Amino acid sequence: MVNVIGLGYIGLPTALMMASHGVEVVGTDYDSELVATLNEGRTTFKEEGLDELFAEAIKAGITFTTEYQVCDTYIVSVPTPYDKQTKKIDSAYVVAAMKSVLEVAPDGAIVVIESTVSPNTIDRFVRPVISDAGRSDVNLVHAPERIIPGNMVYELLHNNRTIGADDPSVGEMVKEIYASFCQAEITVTDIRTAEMTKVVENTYRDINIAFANELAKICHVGGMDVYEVIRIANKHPRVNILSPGPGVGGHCISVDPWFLVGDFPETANFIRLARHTNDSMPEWVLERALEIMRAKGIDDASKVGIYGITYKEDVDDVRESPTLQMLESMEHHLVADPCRVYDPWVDNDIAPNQVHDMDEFLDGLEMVIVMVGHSQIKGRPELFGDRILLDTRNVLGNGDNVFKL
Ligand code: SAJ
Repeated sequence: MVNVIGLGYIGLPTALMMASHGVEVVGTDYDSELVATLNEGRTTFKEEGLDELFAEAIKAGITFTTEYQVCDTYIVSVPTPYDKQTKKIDSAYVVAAMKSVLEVAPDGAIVVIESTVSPNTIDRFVRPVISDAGRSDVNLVHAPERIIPGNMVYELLHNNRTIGADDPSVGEMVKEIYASFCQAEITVTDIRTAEMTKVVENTYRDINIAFANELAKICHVGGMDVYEVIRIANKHPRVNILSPGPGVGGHCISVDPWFLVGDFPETANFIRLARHTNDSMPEWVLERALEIMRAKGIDDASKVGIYGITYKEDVDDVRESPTLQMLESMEHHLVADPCRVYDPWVDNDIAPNQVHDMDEFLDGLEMVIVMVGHSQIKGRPELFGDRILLDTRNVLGNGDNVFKL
């Protein structure tokens, strides 16, 4: 039996996927409300295909509880935030989960850490928990997740995976569990290599997005169309520039590179610069919006609305979202009337002046800053009438009233 600890964005789909492929799974989370919701037959976030997978897993017998189980394999998928001051990983959740696992885990149990951790975190913070508990019989494994919100179910089935283990034969046993559903290549390596690989993957993407964002700034200043430049440059067989945007959000790409900066402050210069470049984008959007407002004679921020709060299109996740960063920045600049905000994917109130209906949102607005390219609006500028649009995601085509980054 596998006990999945932490039923969030990664733990839940992973647990459901295993259960629906014949593995006996119990999901554990310390949040009793979350467990109650799952036990009432409802999922806890929106994700393509998740509800169907949930139904299959329930049929296959998955159960949810707040209790840690006595079993042979644990998969820990709890959050690993970073300390905003030191830029280092905050391993408190992983450490706490590990302590709880050790209270019930029998001799020889395998504990797989799926949470993203920076290189050496397992050596520095997790192993001491095991030795402090007087245990030497626990098999540690690191199997970092790689799935992308918005396409999680597909990617769980089709992405290659990495498994880092102290003992290769244990790595092979864990590989077999993941191979119950994963149809792609599963590489077994050591724990530190697995830790580093995961952080490197997200850092690679962050740096490439930063390059696109810097190009957007250069092209704006130089009076060029960045999207046309990228479109043509990408016709080169060895060039693949990503898309500029209003910033990098989510709990992964905007966080993981900081682990390297925090641990290697003298050497991780390029990585730090990329982070700062991406973090500067919400402020850049604000500057662009002010520029356009001045040019169009709009002097009242209450006539400007912000479309999109989530960190990217067609997900309900708002963690580290560029919109929230931009609203914070507006508050910092003492913008008196907060702009009206709307996101069809966000039901609860998380921003001041947030509305929950497109018509109510657009009523009386002269300009809209589009921060997220949800399918609802992609390719449909007409939904905004003749309002001035700042299209930070390049999803509304070109038009007289459509401005880009
Ligand atoms: N973004 C851009 N321009 C782009 C691509 C993305 O501005 O060309 C922005 C997005 O809008 C978003 C942010 O970057 O705000 C990150 O989005 P994303 O779709 O690139 O990635 P995440 O954070 O949803 O998921 C990433 C993935 N990692 C990589 O692609 C290397 C995923 O595979 C990981 O599992 C996930 O991080 C994670 O949990 O670590």
